[in-house]
Amino acid sequence: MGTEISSSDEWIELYNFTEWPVDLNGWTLKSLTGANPDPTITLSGIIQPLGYFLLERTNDSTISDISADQIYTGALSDSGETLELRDSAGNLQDKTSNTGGWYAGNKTGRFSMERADSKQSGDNAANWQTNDGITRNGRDVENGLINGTPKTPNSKTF
Ligand SMILES: [Ca+2]
Ligand SMILES: [Ca+2]
Repeated sequence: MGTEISSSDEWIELYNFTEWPVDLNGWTLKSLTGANPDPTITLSGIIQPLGYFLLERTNDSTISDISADQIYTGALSDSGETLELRDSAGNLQDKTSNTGGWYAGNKTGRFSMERADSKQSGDNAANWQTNDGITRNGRDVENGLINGTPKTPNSKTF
């Protein structure tokens, strides 16, 4: 979906709701949608307790004022993707299916799809919301505010 400046400027945030650091080395974040699932990302780094991990597509200027924890390549389809997060042993840690389109978010204005409750299933459509346009963080490549919350709490909590 991207930012208001560029639909290619996509980003993905992971959140660690535990009180322990998680070593993401060897974890994968992978699409299962389409003949050549894209993106397929092998993660690298540590996510701190109650911390965020920011993936920016192609280069670090997607969120121009925040350093990415990892740069990835690939593109998320506007028509929705099934995404799986697996640990280094291949165990499923999180999933979101988005069958029939993304559960939330708004392509017009580039409002992010945000997880409502990080401890509840990512595969429940009701656990996703659209950024409210008020609680925001980060700037795009032309210094405009992002309608999302990279590396900060999501806009609504239930
Ligand atoms: Ca950045
Ligand atoms: Ca966030």
